[in-house]
Parts: sequence; structure tokens; C-alpha cells
Amino acid sequence: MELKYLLFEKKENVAVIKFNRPKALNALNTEVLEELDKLIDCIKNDEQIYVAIFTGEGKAFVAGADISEMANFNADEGRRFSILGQRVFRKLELMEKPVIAAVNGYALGGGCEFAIACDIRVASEKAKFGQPEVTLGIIPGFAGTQRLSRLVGIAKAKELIFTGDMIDAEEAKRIGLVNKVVPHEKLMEESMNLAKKICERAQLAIRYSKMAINKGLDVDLDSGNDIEASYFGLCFATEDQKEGMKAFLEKRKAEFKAR
Ligand code: CO8
Repeated sequence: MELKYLLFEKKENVAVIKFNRPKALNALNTEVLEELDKLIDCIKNDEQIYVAIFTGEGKAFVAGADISEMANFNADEGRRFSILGQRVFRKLELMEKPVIAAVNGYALGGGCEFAIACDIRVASEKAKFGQPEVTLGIIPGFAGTQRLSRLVGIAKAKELIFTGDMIDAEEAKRIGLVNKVVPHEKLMEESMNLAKKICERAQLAIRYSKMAINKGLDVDLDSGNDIEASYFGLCFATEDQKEGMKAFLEKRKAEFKAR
């Protein structure tokens, strides 16, 4: 697949994707979103890929949606751009494989929304987060009004969105926006270590966990428990469950095969 704005490489079972439009601080325009859309399909369909890591080239992770592209939008164009971003981010969220955002720098507006659509966020101590849309006369449009409040709570989400203030990595960690803050030069190593640890586990069990957590977030507890029970049952139809439990009883390390 030809990529203009994204760098893609596979390191064993880990896909590493870099937003690569550093002159515009990796801002998301229609072309980038369309590339991302296709790349997510490739990652989803590649059986060798267990985990994906997204990061950014240069001083930004992603400094938001592309302001030069949006500047002359009319209402319909704005709505369609929002729907495009929402659809692509939702596809990433619904992909069963775990996705880590290795946030190297600015994660603003659509960049913060993208990081939130990933499963786990590891931040460099240089990372900065924010939803500055109201400083531009718009609101978050790639599901930031929805996911941010689910992640950090309504009050913090409203504070960040109403003020447009930027917060640093430590503050983002404190409010639960990121999982972990690491020294800048260790960002990829730490993210890769996390990805490798996940790769060693039973892959179908991880994918079922992700689906159970994500689907459960949208329903009441009893319905969520039903979802969990269904996925729990499915685990017993996998070879990994047989191997995992057999290995435990034989006091040896399990050898999972993602089946
Ligand atoms: N879009 C387009 N270009 C950008 C963007 C962006 N979001 N961010 C930075 N750039 C460009 C700059 O224009 C500049 O270009 P040039 O060199 O040609 O002048 C280049 O990147 C470097 O940027 P700066 O010179 O500004 O770099 P600084 O280090 O001085 O500042 C900042 C870094 C603080 C990150 C600053 O660039 C900034 O504030 N950027 C904008 C951040 C922002 O407001 N992001 C939110 C955008 S809105 C959004 O994401 C909404 C998402 C939902 C859309 C819904 C659809 C309708």
C-alpha cells in the first residue's frame, strides 16, 4: 500500500505507524484520514500483526485537524469532515487488536481525540494535550465531546473543552488521560515493551477482552455482564485456552498460537 503521510513498519508482531507530516505538525487532513482508513484495514487483516503503536514524527504527535483545510468549510463540509474522522477513529476503536498511542509531543484537538480512540496511551514527558477547538470557533468534531468525558469524567472534559487549555503529560496522567509518562528518549522502547508483553499473551483472549470492555461501556451492567459471558464462553472454543490451562497444570510456560 502506498503511503504519503504515514510511515509503516512491522517489528515482529507489532505494527509501528508514524504520522509523517511534520511541517504541518502532523495535522490531519482528508488525505491523511483516508490513508489511515486504509491502513487500519491492512492492520486488521494482517494475521501477523497483534498490536499497533501510533506515534508522530517531529515535535508533534498530531496537532489537530488541518486548520488550513477547514478554514473555508461551509456547514455541510464541516459536518462531512467530522463524520469522516469519527468513522475512521471508530474503526480503530472497534478493531479487535490493541492499539497503543505513543504520544511524543503535541496531541491537540483531533490529535488528542485520536489518542483517546487508542486503547492505551504512553506519553513522553514532552507531550502536551488539549482540545483548543473553542479558540478557533468550533467544537471537538472527531468524537472528543463523547470520548473525553467517558475517559476523564464530565467535569474535567468540560474544563478542558471550555477553556481550550493545554495540559502537560503529568497532569494528563493525573486525570487519567494517559496511562504512563516516560522520559522522551525512552518513549518507543517503553511502548514496544508494553506491546511485546501483550504479544506474549493469548491473542484471542485479548481481542475478546477489548470487545467486551468496549461494548460494555455503552450498555447497563447486566447487559454488559451478558456480553462478558458470551466472550468468556467463546474463549473455551480456542486452542489458546486449552494450551494456557494445560501449561499451568503442567507448570510450564504456555505457547500461544493466536487461535
Ligand atoms: N492545522 C494546520 N497546520 C498546522 C496545525 C493544524 N492543526 N498545527 C500546526 N500547523 C502548522 C502551522 O501553521 C505551521 O505552519 P507554517 O510553518 O507553514 O507556518 C507549522 O505547523 C508549525 O507550527 P507553529 O509554527 O505554530 O509551531 P509552534 O511550535 O510555534 O506551535 C502549536 C505549536 C502550539 C501546536 C501551534 O502550532 C498550534 O497551536 N497549532 C494548532 C493547534 C490546534 O488548534 N489544533 C486543533 C485544531 S481543530 C481540531 O483538531 C478539530 C478536530 C475536529 C474537526 C472536526 C471537523 C469539522
